[in-house]
Amino acid sequence: MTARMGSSGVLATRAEEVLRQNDMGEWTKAGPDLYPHQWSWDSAFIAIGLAHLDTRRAAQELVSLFHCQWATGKIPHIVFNQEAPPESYFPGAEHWATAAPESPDAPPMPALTSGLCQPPVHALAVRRIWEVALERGGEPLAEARAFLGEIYPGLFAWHRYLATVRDPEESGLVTIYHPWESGTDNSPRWNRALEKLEVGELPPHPRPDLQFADPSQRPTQEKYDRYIWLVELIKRVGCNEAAIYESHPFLVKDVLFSAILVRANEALLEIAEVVGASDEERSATRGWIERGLRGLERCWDPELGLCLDYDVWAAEPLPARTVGGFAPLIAGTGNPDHLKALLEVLDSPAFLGNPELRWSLPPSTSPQDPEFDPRRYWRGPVWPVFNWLLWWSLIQAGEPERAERLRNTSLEQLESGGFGEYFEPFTGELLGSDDQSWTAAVALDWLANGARSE
Ligand code: 2M8
Repeated sequence: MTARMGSSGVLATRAEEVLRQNDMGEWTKAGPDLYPHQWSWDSAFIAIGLAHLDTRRAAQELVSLFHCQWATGKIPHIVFNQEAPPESYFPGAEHWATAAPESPDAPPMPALTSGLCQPPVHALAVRRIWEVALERGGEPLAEARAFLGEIYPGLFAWHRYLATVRDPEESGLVTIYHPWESGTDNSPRWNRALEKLEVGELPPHPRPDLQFADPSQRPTQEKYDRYIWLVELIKRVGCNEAAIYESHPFLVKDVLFSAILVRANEALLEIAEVVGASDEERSATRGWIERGLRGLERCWDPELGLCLDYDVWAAEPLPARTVGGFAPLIAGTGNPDHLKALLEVLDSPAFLGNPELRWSLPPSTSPQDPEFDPRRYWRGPVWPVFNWLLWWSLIQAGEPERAERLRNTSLEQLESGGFGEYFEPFTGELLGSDDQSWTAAVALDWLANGARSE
């Protein structure tokens, strides 16, 4: 235990340095070079880590993101850093600018955002800030209480947007318009829906990402053409959600996104309690939780023992063996058969039980999936940030030993590999961006939680 405590101290210091280095004052860059802007779900994970360093700064991370909330309630997937050189990221602010400011829903200038969104981890982060502040007491607690009051209306509007605008069918499942909205962008989960796209004439689309990461670790040009085409179509309708739902060729029910929303709604209920929110809002939130769990239940694939995304236009599931399939575990399924099957699949050679793995951590896409690629982003590498979600869900599922193994192995990976964006599952090589903020942040949360249970 002494060795672990010693190495934990070093890891915590290094994680803190990474967050400090990427700190832009009131928000944090997702990565030092590859990602010079503020990303929505990255900021939520970053706030979870920052909570252990400074609850006020953690709250600020979310407040600055929520300042850019759209009138619809949408939290944009990127808030652009206006000091970053335009050629450093594509598609940047100027690319979206032709659509967003024309949309009556966009936040007032000078906030420059993308027109997409990402999984709603934010309420989980707000709850973490509250939990840490409760332990600290005094001024941090008073400040956190005020912060919860300030952020709650925006959080509720964000969840209402997802439960209504993004789910007009009231299925309990969130519709995404672009793989970038899933956060698991390049996952084979989206292959079949993307293959059907007929890509029209595209604007020039440089690939600055390839200056910072090896092309073998990033999406192919063929995928990027499709990504940019979808952005183009969203811009053509001025980001109007009704128009998108009418004609957009990529409308997919994302099970991982929907599962995170279930958990985020549970956190929202706890926040509602602290701030004394109305009964109507609490009952709406409870309804979204139940609907979400029912929706996920319908996406179960008994053959794979996983949950599958659903293509709205094709009216069919999207088969793939990826970590997204663990959505019911993340959501907290009440179905014991599904939970048992998911844990078996998790332990099997399809994921943690693969004997070739450098560390027993889940590859983002199973080596048994035909689309598995151990180096390419979201198609095989191990993602610490996903492992945090899994770890937390295992605790909620009453699986503390499994959770603890995952936490310890994840910390070992980061101790020897650094704060990589993702890792090659068989060799352990760090891939993508170095010093990725959310990786450092989840390490801090893992370390803080371990210390508490020791
Ligand atoms: C990755 O996505 C961005 C586009 O949003 C990119 O590849 O340029 C994804 O891993 C996404 O989940 C993450 O939020 C973002 C920043 O870390 O990078």
